[in-house]
Amino acid sequence: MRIGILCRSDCGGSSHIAVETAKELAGRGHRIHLFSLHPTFWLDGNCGEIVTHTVHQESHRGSSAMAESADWPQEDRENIIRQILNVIRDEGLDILHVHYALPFALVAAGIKRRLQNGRPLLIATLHGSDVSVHGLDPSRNRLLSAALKEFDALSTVSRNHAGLAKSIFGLPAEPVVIPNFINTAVFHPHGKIDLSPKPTLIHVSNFRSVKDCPGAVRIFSLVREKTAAQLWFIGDGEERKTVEDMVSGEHWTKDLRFFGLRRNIAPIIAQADVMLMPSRVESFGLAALEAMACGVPVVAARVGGLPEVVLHEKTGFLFEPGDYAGASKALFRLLTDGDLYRTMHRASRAHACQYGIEKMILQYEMMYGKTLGQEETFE
Ligand code: GMT
Repeated sequence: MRIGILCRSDCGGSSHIAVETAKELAGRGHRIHLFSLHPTFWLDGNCGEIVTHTVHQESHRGSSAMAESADWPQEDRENIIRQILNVIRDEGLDILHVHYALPFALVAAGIKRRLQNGRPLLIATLHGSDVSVHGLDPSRNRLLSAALKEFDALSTVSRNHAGLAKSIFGLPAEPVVIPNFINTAVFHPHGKIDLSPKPTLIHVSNFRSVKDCPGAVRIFSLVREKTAAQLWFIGDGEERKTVEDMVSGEHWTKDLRFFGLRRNIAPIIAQADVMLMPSRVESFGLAALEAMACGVPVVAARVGGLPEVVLHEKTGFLFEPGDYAGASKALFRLLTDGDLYRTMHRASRAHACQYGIEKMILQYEMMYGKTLGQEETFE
């Protein structure tokens, strides 16, 4: 198949999933065109067989991929519409698959209005705050609801998010659920099955307010009242300064480490003991899956799709959002019971292995085939 994939260029989960999908599909012989505003963070110059298209506007020169906003200016939207239409004209595309609705659903709807022969068919994967945050804004909701009607198929990443998307956008049916996935050869345990003498909690995020990074610090400070532990942060974003200000002067500041924004995070996660995820909303929680694949149990807020990923009392613990005392109690239990820890370590890896990349890419291929009316089985 000839497939166009349109995604954000930042370090977020939606672009990670889009880029890994592009790589895997290209490896399986499909012709892939990847469209983004900037070079994508996750491609790292290693494009393989993927044809990349980036739209650089004068106004954006020098700005980082992180600065990309949810709403592109109209000129960027028109520019990427033109660029994709050129590729459709020159090479033909069977499918145009957009990851993250805002503003890509609007881009795709704009393309559809100008198509001559009804191809490519349009598919959107709804990822997270495109539904749970932007979908609640009345004017964005109106635009997105109308644009999503133009699509031939919709998917999303958890059962919870499928229900949310249906109700927020008034969809006729729930999107197909294709969960986030993991390369279990990259994310794997590094031989450590027991708790470290001074256990490490790890938090991985883009430091947006929905991730509640200050909450992670509060939970850590409660844990430190009872037991020795350290806290590592991977990532960067708007709340990093708040977190740094919060911890300065604390007697445990030396036990905090900020790794910053990184691509190759698997070896760092595999050294940690427990992942901490106090998010306020989370459609899936890709970082939780990455941790579990490394055999690292997760203590997470019971929100959105997280209960579908983190199995309470099996691969970690869930706590009510904002219940930092409850989270610290669960952590204390896990950090002081070696047998429980080893059991959860094994269960985490086993559960994460059910989300292998090959399985989920097959589901995307089947969705493409079904949408194109081929109904064929891909091996
Ligand atoms: O919606 C966002 O916050 C951004 C989005 C992204 O682009 O990174 O993240 C979402 O997509 C990920 C991949 O599907 C999910 O694993 C994350 O749970 C989800 N984030 C939220 O729902 C907050």
